[in-house]
Amino acid sequence: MTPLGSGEIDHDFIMNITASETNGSNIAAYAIDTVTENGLTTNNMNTYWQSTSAQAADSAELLIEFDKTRYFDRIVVETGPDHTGDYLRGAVVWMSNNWTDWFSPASITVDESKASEGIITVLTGEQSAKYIAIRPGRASENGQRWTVANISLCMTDEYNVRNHLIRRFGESRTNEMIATFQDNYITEADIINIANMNMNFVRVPVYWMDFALKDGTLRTDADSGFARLDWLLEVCDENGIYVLIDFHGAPGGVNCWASCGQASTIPTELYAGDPDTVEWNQNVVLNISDLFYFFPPSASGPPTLS
Ligand SMILES: [Ca+2]
Repeated sequence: MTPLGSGEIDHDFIMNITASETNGSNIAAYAIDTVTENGLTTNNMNTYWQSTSAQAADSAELLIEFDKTRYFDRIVVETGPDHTGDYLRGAVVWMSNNWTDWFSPASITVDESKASEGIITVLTGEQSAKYIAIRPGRASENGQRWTVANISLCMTDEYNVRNHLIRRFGESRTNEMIATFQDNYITEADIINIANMNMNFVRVPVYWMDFALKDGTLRTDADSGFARLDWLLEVCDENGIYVLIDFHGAPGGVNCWASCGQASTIPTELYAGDPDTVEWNQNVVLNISDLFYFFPPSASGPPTLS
């Protein structure tokens, strides 16, 4: 697993963004535009949307439409470097999945600790919505407008963190960084400690992107999950420890929780939804599983757990 963090939902999944008011040519689309150079994508912080009026509670609205219901737990709203004083004051958030029924988070925490940099993080708790509207929650002190160079909906799960890193750094560099984390996450000393505590069983939850590239191609690099399992099985064998490989993080998600790598609702896209997506997800699982380790049953029967 990767370090805890929150990943942006790809701006490409936003089908439309509109604003209730727009100052001249500073249109809403500039709140989600990106720049791609050498295959690496960053948010364009030099373009921005701007309100015509000073901020007040519900004074203006940005409305985002995703391609389908997406899952997020925070909204990051940034002014860009030249308009830091125009940061979002408070926040009102409304959501819908069908354009008819609208709801707000049970509670919102607005993190203003980076307001001096023009960065506001609205912590919404885990939400699922196709349409998201956001407005200021209170008046600005000196008539400042609302300026947004970038707005990102983010989710604290493996899927969004990895894809965010891949857009930002490229896939091979991302996997190098994750490998550095994993090199220090579990070491041989940890396995020896487990054995010294007289325990003889470990459960190893794995994530599919350690075994396949984003396009589903099986990984063959030295940092792949296959290579890491080879290492782990060897070290555990040397220390008399049984290993259960738990395919906890399948594409589409095995359950609805972020802990499976991809937050969603039940049934997940591993089992239901767009047929092409389900087929792709299941094929990746089968291709990886084919290369997992299957040991013949021991002549002495199943292991006795200590
Ligand atoms: Ca922009």
